Amino acid sequence: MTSRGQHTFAEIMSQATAWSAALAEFQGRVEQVQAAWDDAAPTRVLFTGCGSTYYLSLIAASILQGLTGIPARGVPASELVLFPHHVTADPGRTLLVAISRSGTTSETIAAVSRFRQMGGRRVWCVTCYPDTPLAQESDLVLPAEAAQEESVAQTRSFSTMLVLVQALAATVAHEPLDALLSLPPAGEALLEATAGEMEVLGNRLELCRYFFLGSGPQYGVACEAMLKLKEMSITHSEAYHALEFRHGPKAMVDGETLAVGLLSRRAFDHERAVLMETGEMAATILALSPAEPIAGAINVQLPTALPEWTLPPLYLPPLQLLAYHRAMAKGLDPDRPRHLEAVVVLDPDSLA
Ligand code: F1P
Repeated sequence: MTSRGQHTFAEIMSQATAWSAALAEFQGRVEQVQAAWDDAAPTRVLFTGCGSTYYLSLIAASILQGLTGIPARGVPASELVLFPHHVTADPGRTLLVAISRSGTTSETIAAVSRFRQMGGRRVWCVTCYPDTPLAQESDLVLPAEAAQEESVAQTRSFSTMLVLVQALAATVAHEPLDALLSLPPAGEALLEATAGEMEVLGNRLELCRYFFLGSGPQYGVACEAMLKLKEMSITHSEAYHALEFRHGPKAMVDGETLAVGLLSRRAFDHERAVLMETGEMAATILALSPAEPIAGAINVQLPTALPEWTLPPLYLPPLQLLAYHRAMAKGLDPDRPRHLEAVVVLDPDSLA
C-alpha cells in the first residue's frame, strides 16, 4: 500500500541528487560526446519527444541554438511522423535528438524511423532507460538512470534530462560545465526555501485558472509547468510566451487567476510589465525571478549569479510542488492522474 502522492513527492524532493548523478556520468563522457558531434558536424539540430519531453525539446532547442548559433528546433514526435517534410529540411545534415523518459513511447520510436527513412543519419537520445528500443535505435545515448520514476507525471526525470541536454549544448558550444555543477545545490536550496510557500499557495483552491508566462528557453518550462498542473491537479492551466499574453489571453484574467511569471534577466522589464498588468486585473501573481523581486507578488528568488542559460531547471521544483500540493488539497492522487498512463503505446503499424 502506498499513500496518496507518495512517489511524486519523493521524486520532486530528490531531483537535485539525480542531477548530480547525471552530471557526474556526463563528465566522464565529454570527449565521446564532442567526438560524436564533430563526426556528425550537423548544420541543424532537431529535438523531439511527446508531452513533457516535447516541451523539453523546446527548451533544449532554444538553449542549443542560443549557445551555438546552429539552427535548432523542437517538435512533437507525431509531427515528424505525420508531417515529416514540414519539420525536416535537410535530414542528411540534421542531428535528431529524441528525448523520452521511458524510451518506449511509440510516436518517438516511429519519429526516429521516419527520420531515417528520409535520409537522416544521426540520431542521439536522452532517456532514463538506456536498454529500451529508442536507445537501441540511437547512435549515442545520454542516460539519466538515477531519475527513473514510479509516477505518471514527469518531475525528477524531466529536470534531470534537461540538465543533460544543457550539458550536451554546453559541450558542443565549448562552454565550461562548471556553472551546471552549481545547479544541484541551488535546486536543493530552492526546494527547502519554497516548500512551505508552495503548500500555502496550492491550498488556495479559489485560484482555479493558472497562466504560466515565460519567454526564450523559459517558454518550454512554462509549458511543462502548465502540464504538471493539468496532470496532477486537473486544473485549467495555459502557457504563453510572456508578451503574447496581452494579445487576447489576458481577457480571461479575473480574481480566481494565478499568473505565474518565469522571469528572465534579459527581458525582465518587459515580462514584469505584463505580470503587473495581470495584477491590475485582480490576478494573484507568483514571480520566479533571477533578478529582482516584483512588488505585490509572491516572489521566488532564483540565483542571480548563474549564467542565464543554466537556469531553466531551477524554475521547476517550486512549480512541481505547487501542482503536487494543489492535487493533495483537491483530494486527488498526483501519483495516478485520471485517464493517463506513464507511456502512450500505439500500434506501430499505424505509424509506419
Ligand atoms: C511522454 C509522456 C509523458 C506524459 C504522459 C505520457 O513519455 O507523454 O510526458 O506525462 O504520461 O507520456 P516519454 O516518451 O517521455 O516516456
